[in-house]
Amino acid sequence: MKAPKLLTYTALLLAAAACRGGEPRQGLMERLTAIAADSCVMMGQADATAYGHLRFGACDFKETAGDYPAVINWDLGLIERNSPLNLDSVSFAEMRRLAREHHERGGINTVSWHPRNPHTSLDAWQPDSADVVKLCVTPGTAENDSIRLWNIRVARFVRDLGVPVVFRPWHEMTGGWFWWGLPNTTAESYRRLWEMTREAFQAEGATDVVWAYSPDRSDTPEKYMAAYPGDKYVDILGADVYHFNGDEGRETYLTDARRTLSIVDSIARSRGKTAAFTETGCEGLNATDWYTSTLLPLLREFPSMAYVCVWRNAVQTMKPGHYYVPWAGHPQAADFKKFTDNPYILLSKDLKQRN
Ligand code: BMA
Repeated sequence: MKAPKLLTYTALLLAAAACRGGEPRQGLMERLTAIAADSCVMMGQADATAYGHLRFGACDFKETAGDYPAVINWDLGLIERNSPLNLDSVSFAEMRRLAREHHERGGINTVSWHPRNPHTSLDAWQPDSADVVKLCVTPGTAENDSIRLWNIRVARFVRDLGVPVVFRPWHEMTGGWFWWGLPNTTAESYRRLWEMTREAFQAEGATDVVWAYSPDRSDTPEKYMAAYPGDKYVDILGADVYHFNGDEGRETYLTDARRTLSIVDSIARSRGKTAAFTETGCEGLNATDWYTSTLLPLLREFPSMAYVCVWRNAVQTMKPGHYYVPWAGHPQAADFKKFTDNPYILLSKDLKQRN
C-alpha cells in the first residue's frame, strides 16, 4: 500500500463501509474526500479499457503501468440520439460492462457528455449564432423538447449502470467551443440547463451520482465561478487544462494549470467541496518525459486534488496521434511507468488495498 496517512485510512474504511451499507453516492463521496484529504492523487484516463492505440479491447494504460487506472471516464456523446455506439465508436452496452467491471475492481467511474447541438444537429463543437442554451431552457421550443428527452436518456443510462459515478455535465463552459459555452449564452440560461439535467436525474431515479463542475482554464475566481450552478447542485469542483505546443508550451501549461488549480483548491476549501483535476494531458506526448517532468511536479503542488484524468488513446487508424498515455514500446513508456510507480500516484490496486 502506498502509505496513506492514518486519518485518511480510517476515513477510507468508513467510506468503504458506507459503500457496502447501500449508500453508493455517499460512499463514493467519502472515498473521493478521503483521497483529497491525503497527499495522494488517483490517476485516471478516458476510455482506458475500451480501446488503445492499436486496437479496440486493448488497454495501453495497463500494458505500460502494469495496472489499471484508478479512475476511468466514459463519454455519453450520441446517447441522446439513441445510438448504439457513442461518438468514439464505443458501444453503450460495452461501456456499461466495462464501467461495472471497473467498479468491481475498486475503481471510480466518471462520466462526461458531448451531446450534439439540438438546434443545428451538428456536433457539440459547433456553436451557432443563435443562443441554443436559451432555446433549450425555454418551454415550448423544439430544443426544449429535445433536451428534456436527451436528459432522460442520459439519466436512465446512468441509473441502469447500477454503480455510482461522478457526472460532469456541460463541462468547459468557460470556453466558447461547445454550444453550451458561456460566450454563446448567458450564465442564467446555463444554470437553468444544469438544473434541468439535475431534475431529470432526480425524476428518473438516477441518484447514485456525484456532480462535478468542470470549467476550462480560469485566471480569476470570478471567471471560474461564472456559470456555477450553486452549492446544492455541485459536489466536486474541477478544471480541465491541457498542455499544447510541446516543450515550448511547458511554462504556459504550468502557469495556467497552477493558476487554475489554486483557484479550484481555495474555492473548494471555502465551500467544503472536493477538488479534482478533471481533464488534462499532452496530446501525442510531444513534450519530453511529460509525466515526470511536467505532470508529477504540478500534482505535488496540489495535494488536495482527489484525482487527475488524462484523455483517451484513440485507435490510430481512427484519429492518428490522438493519445495521452504511452503504449508498450512508446519512447515515453518508461517515464510513464516511473510516474505511475510514484507512491503519490494511486492506481486501481492501490484503491482495492485501501478498501
Ligand atoms: C475529444 C476528442 C474527440 C472525442 C471527444 C469525446 O476531446 O477526443 O475525438 O470524440 O473528446 O470523447
